[in-house]
Amino acid sequence: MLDVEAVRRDFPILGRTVRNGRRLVYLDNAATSQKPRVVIEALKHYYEHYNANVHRGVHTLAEEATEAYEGARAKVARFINAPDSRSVIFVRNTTEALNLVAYAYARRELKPGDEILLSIMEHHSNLVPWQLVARETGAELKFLDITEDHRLDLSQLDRLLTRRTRIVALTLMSNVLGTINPIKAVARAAHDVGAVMVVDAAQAAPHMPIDVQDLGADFLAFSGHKMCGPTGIGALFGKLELLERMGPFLGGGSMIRDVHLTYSEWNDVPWKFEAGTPNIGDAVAFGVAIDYLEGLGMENVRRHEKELLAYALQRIAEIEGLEVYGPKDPEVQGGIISFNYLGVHPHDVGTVLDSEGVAIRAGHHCAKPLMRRLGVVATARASFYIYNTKAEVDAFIQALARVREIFSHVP
Ligand code: 7TS
Repeated sequence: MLDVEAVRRDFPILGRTVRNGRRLVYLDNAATSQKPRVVIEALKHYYEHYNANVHRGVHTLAEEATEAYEGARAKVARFINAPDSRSVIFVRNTTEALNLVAYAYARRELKPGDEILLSIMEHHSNLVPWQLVARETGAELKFLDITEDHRLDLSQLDRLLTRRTRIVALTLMSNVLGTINPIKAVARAAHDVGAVMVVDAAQAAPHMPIDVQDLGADFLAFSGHKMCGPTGIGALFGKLELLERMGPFLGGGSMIRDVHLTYSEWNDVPWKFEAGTPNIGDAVAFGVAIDYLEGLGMENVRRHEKELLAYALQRIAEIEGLEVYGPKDPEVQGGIISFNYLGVHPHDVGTVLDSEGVAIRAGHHCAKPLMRRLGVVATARASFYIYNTKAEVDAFIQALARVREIFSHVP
């Protein structure tokens, strides 16, 4: 079990007040999480004590920085049960990780007539890179739909997955619906037709145990900033044999073994994909964030959020005139609730909640095709993390009642 009060004390920002002197209730964790003191301190410690460039210096600081940077890579690998830390490439975020796969793998492997299978619940960063690949290679995009209860519609899998399918790219957890997708089953089916499985774990990695081997992921992408780490650092896992086969993403320093005037030879994996000076300080702090989460235990994280979600779903059902999206089942849903008040724009809902100290997100959540599928332009979204409490869910529900008062004239 999580000791939530102890966890809260680790996050300095949770002590601050916001509008109207209200204590912050931070329920926008799907956008980015807050940072524990150990992560903030790790950044400061790096810059105060061993800031140096990596992989090149012979001096003490350079050695220490390299050891910390490569140590962080090993932590990321362990966190997702990667068999080898060379399978982990540091990138800026999930978006960059998915673009790396699209650019350095798909763009070179695919040809006209090949197919890429996605779903309609994808974040734009797991859609647009594939649109670019399709345009360049002549490959075709196919989409899995969602069911009435907002799960992935697997009844269409057999029809959509063919010998022409070369890539299946899906989110493990929807950032709008909270739906946790059965990636393991899809990966097995994808491998049966010879396709590679790309997993967007931006929402899943912060909130549940991830095992790339058990999932059957060929590539898996996630961001440090949604899981207690700094912004500007994320990771791409790739199976070694695929990474070895791939050409580079960006060209420049560090990614080469030898350079001549007219041609070059590439460095080993993973450095082949890390051109230029990497984000050393943030990578080290990302490693500390992973230590922090592992200290709590990812099973405990998931259990805590399941409980919060169950409680929030029960309380939100008490409110009239509210449409709630997603499976509404904590067994297959992360700590995310998207909803709409009938007749009230979600931005107005967000503004009223903010005046009560409750931070949520309102908008299309970078999932415009899903918004269209749901028949809305936007939703309001509350998303939970390790430091949220049932009392905060109550504050959220109470703030929703305030929305009702203010907009009571709306039919
Ligand atoms: N994939 C999913 C499922 C996401 O939720 C996000 C970010 C991304 C990819 C992209 O991550 P990034 O770190 O590269 O930006 N989602 C959100 C969100 O729901 N609200 O703000 C960012």
